[in-house]
Amino acid sequence: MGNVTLPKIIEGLESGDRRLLAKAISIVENQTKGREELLEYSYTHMKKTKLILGITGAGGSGKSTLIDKMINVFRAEGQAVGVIAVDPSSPYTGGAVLGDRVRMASHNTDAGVFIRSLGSRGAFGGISQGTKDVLYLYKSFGFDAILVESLGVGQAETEITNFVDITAVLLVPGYGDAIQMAKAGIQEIADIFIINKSDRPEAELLYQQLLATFDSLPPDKQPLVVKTVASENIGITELFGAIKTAEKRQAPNKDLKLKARVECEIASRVRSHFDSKLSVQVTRMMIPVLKGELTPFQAADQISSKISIKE
Ligand SMILES: Nc1nc2c(ncn2[C@@H]2O[C@H](COP(=O)(O)OP(=O)(O)O)[C@@H](O)[C@H]2O)c(=O)[nH]1
Ligand SMILES: [Mg+2]
Repeated sequence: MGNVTLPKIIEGLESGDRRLLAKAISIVENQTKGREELLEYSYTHMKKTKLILGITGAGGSGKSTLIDKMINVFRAEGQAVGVIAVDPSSPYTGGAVLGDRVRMASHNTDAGVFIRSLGSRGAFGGISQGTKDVLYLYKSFGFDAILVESLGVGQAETEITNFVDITAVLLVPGYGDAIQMAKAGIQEIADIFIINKSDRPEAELLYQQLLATFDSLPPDKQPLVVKTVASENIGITELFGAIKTAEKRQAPNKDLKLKARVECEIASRVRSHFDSKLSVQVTRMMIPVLKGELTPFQAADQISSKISIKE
């Protein structure tokens, strides 16, 4: 396995060889030799995906459980499903990955389901470069549906909306901050709010509070709200209904979204290229500044003059 050549891996992506997809993911995620070629290949060979859904929410809110139930629906329709689970703690502790695997274990032997956990290395809770890269691999592999499970909600999460068709945010009743989270910007990223663990008594209250929060928005701008009990397979049909509605709403924005994605894609790659070089320069320049030989402004100017961008 260690010595599979790049052309073989690309052939594998083309023919739908899951073992070679796993290999490609490792290369891309670990940024080892062949990454650029694999990205070039996958970007230029994207196949049509019916749905790319981002599911985000706090740890333990039930994302994996919900995805497990959603997979059942896709599989009943004969659709091939790829899942990317982004968990910052995963490759290091192992615990979280194990959790996801167990939650989605019923699909382990199904050749139509491919699940991979990634660490969100480098990105603070948001969708990391690695996740975006793996998403391209999935797109070239030809899944009918791709689900991206990501942890955390907050500003850093806004980026995910550019890379998925529909974003669903999981809220759990009884967590005091649910409404706060809904108000604080998440409103802009969520196409759908899922109130999971609706078997809890506070669920109805949260539901009403959410509706009231969005009451002042025009009806077609109000996020969709769905109640689910993922562990009991309740509300899944309603969730798929909300996804359909969200898709219809999204249709006119396709071009805008593509532009945002391309912009984000180019800028973030350039930024990460310069960031690593920049931190070395900054560290070096701190010494004369701390000694009082230079002001921070002079130091910044000196670094900037080294990074020349020809117009
Ligand atoms: N009571 C209740 N428990 C749930 C529900 N959905 C998931 N759980 C449980 O919540 C825990 C965390 O679920 P998990 O899917 O791993 O959450 P994740 O970290 O968001 O992926 C597990 O013990 C699930 O069985 C639900 O709707 N109601
Ligand atoms: Mg999970």
